[in-house]
Amino acid sequence: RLTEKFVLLLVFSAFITLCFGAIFFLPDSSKLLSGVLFHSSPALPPAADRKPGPGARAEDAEEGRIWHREEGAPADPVLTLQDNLARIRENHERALREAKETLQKLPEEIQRDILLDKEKVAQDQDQQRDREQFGGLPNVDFQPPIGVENREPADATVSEKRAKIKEMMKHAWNNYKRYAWGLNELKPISKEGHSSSLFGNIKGATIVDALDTLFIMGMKDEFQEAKSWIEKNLDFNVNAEISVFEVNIRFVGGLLSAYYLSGEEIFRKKAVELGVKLLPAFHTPSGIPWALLNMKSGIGRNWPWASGGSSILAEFGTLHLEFMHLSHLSGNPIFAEKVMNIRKVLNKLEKPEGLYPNYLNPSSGQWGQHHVSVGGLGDSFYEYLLKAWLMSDKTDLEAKKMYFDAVQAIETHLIRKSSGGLTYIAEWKGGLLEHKMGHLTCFAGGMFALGADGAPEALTQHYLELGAEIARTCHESYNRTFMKLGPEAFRFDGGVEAIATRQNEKYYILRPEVIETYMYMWRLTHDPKYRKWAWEAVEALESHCKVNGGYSGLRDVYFIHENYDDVQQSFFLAETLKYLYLIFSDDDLLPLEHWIFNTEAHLLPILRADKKKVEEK
Ligand code: DMJ
Repeated sequence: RLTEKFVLLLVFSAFITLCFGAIFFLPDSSKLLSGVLFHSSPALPPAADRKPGPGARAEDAEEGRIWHREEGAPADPVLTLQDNLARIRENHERALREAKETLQKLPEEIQRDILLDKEKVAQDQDQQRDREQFGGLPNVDFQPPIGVENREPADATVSEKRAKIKEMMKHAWNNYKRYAWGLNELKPISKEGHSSSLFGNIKGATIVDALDTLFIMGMKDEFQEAKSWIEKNLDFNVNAEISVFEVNIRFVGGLLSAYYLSGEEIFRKKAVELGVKLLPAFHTPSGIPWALLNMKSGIGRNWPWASGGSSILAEFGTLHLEFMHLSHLSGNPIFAEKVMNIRKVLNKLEKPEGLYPNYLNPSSGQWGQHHVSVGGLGDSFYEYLLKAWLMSDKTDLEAKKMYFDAVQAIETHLIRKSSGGLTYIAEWKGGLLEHKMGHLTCFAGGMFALGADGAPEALTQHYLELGAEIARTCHESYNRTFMKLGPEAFRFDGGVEAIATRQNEKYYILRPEVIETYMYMWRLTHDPKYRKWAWEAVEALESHCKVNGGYSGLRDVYFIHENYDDVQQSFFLAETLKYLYLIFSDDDLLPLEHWIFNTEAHLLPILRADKKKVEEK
């Protein structure tokens, strides 16, 4: 078809050229042309008599062709007409020349030209498709990720252990793929999909959560499978309620991380698309977002159990890192504005004893019940203050101040030492302490150590030690169980230390926080006990959680027989296995000077201050 079109085009342009040639070259033909086409026939002076205007080029002056008009000067109709005629003549002379040249070409040459043209058409189509697909997103100068070369650790034993962890990832992934592909999570005992209401009917939580772990473990084929599932199936037009926090940390975080590691545009596009879908959650009188959102209708609400219709500190306080990156990658400041407003609301409020209560009413902008926790309901709010400062290349001094002020209040009012010498972080209820620490709270060991470097003078060592003490306490909570995996919560009262006393606190759902703290402590101190403790956890997972169909959580870690909960949580692949893998890798894999882990262990690069200045300009 292209050949036919090409020949027709050739004939047609030759015909047009001849017609125009006749008009221009026949005596007095310009009169005829101007009479027919322009309804005016001013007499033009011969070319030699014309003078070039101020903006004319030398060659134009020579040929007496184009006369540029000075900015703002009124157009001279005679000159404009003359100008147009000269351009038309020139174009047609060129077409005639090209037609002649083509007719002299060998068939092979014509063939080659056709192929080149075809290629160009295909390229244009691709570009058009990309423009449609990524419409609205600015070009981003993708920076190749730092520290993703996956070198084998020099020590053979360490290397073997690391290989074992990769095998665990394969087992978890392959079973998910086999029994629950495209669904959110896997039920490893029933060997079917598991749906959690946290994601409404968005699908593929495990796929998105696992992306960066697959990437850093070098599981390239699996990463590609995941990517193509996302391209074809990941859909956010769902008419169901989702948890804004969970969708943000797992989906937005997972997509951003995959983009920063691979540079694949699809991840950036999906992350921004999802970010936009989450924006209606902020339509509250204070701008503090709802916990739950119907992504189709844009209607939000809070958990019915939350104190007086409040939003939850750990939920609205764990959007900052991802939203700053959404603005960075979309060129749209709206995401950053939303999370900066949360901070503004918080900074205006009086804090009881300098502590942040877990509940805040989005309508009144006032605290709900005065319950303070560094575990569930509060945890990642503190984590994100510290990481906001680090991720801003240490320029976000407001976040730094908020973090260190909060930590000081936590130390004064919540951190205690048991009679057996274990440091723990209690919970605070209107001034009274509950001597209980959650598995979730164990992340704080890593947080204290990570922040140590930026602590006010003389406190660096203190915060490193505090991190180490929390790590030891959490290790004890594992060590004092039968399964050597820690319970959901453990207590320091009624004559026990670091032990769960209530039946409904004895479960372990493959959570990462203790191993996360080991990872930071290992990186920051290189004390071999952290690798030892991490390996104990690997052995326990292999002995008690591994089943034919994947990995399962346990209902009671003190019992001698496994009682499976039949869920392979997506964070097992996103966090637990990633942190374990890093503990047995060299420090130059994902160096902490370049990367921030979001609360789901997804990777976000530090936004360099010098680059930001250039962007702002
Ligand atoms: C994860 O989704 C995140 O780590 C979150 O911050 C807390 N809960 C789970 C893991 O336990």
